[in-house]
Amino acid sequence: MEIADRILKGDRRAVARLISMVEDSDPLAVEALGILHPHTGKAHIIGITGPPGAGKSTLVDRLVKSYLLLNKRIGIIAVDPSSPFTGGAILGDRIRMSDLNTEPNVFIRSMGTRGHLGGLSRATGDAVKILDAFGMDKIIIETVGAGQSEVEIASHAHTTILVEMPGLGDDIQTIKAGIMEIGDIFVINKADRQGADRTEMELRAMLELSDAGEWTPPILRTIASNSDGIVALRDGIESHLVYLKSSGKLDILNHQRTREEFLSILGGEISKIILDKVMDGSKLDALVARILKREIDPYKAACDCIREFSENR
Ligand SMILES: Nc1nc2c(ncn2[C@@H]2O[C@H](COP(=O)(O)OP(=O)(O)O)[C@@H](O)[C@H]2O)c(=O)[nH]1
Ligand SMILES: [Mg+2]
Repeated sequence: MEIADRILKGDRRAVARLISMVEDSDPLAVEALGILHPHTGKAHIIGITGPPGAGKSTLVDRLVKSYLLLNKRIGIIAVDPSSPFTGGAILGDRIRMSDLNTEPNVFIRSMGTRGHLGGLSRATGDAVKILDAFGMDKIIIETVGAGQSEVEIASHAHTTILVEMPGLGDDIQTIKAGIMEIGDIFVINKADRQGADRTEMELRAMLELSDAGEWTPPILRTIASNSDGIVALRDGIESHLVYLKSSGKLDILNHQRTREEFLSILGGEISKIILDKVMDGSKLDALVARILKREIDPYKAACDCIREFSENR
């Protein structure tokens, strides 16, 4: 049976296999994703990001257990853009080793940079689609850190949760610089530690600086290791989803993302067609060398390729 059909019939191994295929940019995955496409678009996609050690994986573990009580099916993708060798294994360990691993309603996957960084975000997006078609109600993407790649990965989510912990100081600065604006919900985890008040004050001050939309991001406190505050977090996530739906924001988000995805696929396909026609590998390398030597600029080089293609059609 086709791998896509196996996924639609509930075969977990087929899910794992197809995610590996998208990670490896296997061309056979494209066809399977095409078969799955009509079955996607139902899941609520939740991103969780923040500095290492803030308790993201512990939060995910507790949150998922709380969803299981509501009979939800949950997909978890732990993404570590900084780990080319472990494939995100370290990041996912805490969740993978927990008792969630044997839950029939949970699917856990770790991903790292197997190829180049740009590929990770696309592979993550494809993994989300696969889990969506597999029938997951919620798909949680855990990423570490606050860099550009995390922001890109977070862009797959409908609801993004930024996790902080007391006493990080400089890390709040990092959040301010980079990703404050992507947060729909802020969590101060390890609220059992000293300094939660101060962290909350700092977050509040920064939130006031960013322009307030219709949604005011709540700042919640949790002690993930004791499951404290998990239900409030789950409620906060649901409120955000309700807001997205009632405001029409969900449709807008989905439209924008689908548009970007389509344009990026179109760009890739067009360049493949053009390169096939006018350029082999050595010609490409020679052209790159000329760009490097400043004999030609990359925009002009691209226009020349397109011209050569249309003249030789
Ligand atoms: N004191 C305290 N420790 C916590 C809390 N939540 C998680 N931890 C611990 O913090 C460490 C890092 O947690 P982890 O979930 O792996 O963080 P991640 O790197 O953000 O995924 C682990 O030892 C957890 O047991 C909490 O609320 N309070
Ligand atoms: Mg983690």
